[in-house]
Amino acid sequence: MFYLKKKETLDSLLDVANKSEEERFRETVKAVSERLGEERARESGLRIRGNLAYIPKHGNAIVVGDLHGDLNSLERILRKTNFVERVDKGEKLMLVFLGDYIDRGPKQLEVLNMVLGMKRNFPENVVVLRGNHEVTPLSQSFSGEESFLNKLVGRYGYDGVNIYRGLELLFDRLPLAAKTENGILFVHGGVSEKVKGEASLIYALELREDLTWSDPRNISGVAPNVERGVGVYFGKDVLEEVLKSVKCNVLIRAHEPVKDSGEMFDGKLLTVFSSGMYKNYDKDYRVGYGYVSLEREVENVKGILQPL
Ligand SMILES: [Mn+2]
Repeated sequence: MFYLKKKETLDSLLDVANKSEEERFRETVKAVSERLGEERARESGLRIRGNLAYIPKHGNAIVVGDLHGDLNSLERILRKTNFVERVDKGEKLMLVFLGDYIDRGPKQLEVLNMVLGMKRNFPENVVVLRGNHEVTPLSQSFSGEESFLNKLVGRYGYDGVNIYRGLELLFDRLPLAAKTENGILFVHGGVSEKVKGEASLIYALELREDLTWSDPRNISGVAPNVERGVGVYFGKDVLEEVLKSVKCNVLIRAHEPVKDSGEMFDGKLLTVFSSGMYKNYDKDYRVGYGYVSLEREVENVKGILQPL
């Protein structure tokens, strides 16, 4: 494992991400992959079992929703929260990314590089979840001009095979869910009736689509997710059952742009969306990040979403 020896500043990390040089990118992907392997073998601290990451009691967490190539939003969140300096000074602080780093936006390689750079530099303080866009094999991912694959090929050529394979290995190692000791469950999309206890989150590979593609709706039970064609719509009753079964109180997820507070189901669910590029389509979308305690029991999501 080659951690970086030199202390990086936010500006130097952004500079590395903006350049996205092939060799450095490949090293970062490899280093983070190795680190994720280590987290699977640990008994304490930040650790992963199967598809589930365990986040220790560690001060507060900054929660970042979909970025989709919006490096500007990520930079603003990091500047506003002063994450790098606070961690360097020894403050207990976590940074939880909820997935969807790539596709659609203008700086996809740069965002992925920045997210992975943060994990590489602050391995104990950063959690990187898998979104529905972090697809393997890469050849089956989102297609078209604004796809990540197109950006990868455009930048590194078809011969950038080491990066492609490295990224596939990395995406497959990203956890689908994370839980805290104070009652929070994090996923990219949502839950379904198939989540029955912690073991199902850890072992069930067939949950991947449900966890990364689903959306909450004011229904009872589950229904086919007709807008997306994958995953489900889930109601408050399903969420409550799932939360009880995994010993959590609230769900924090991303995946959908929000216009209001992002709160649903009487404060049991919060949607965090951090990509500003959707404002091009609708200026009412609310771009933000979450800020939440990892120490005090969290019973309600009220007050967690911070505007950006
Ligand atoms: Mn998504």
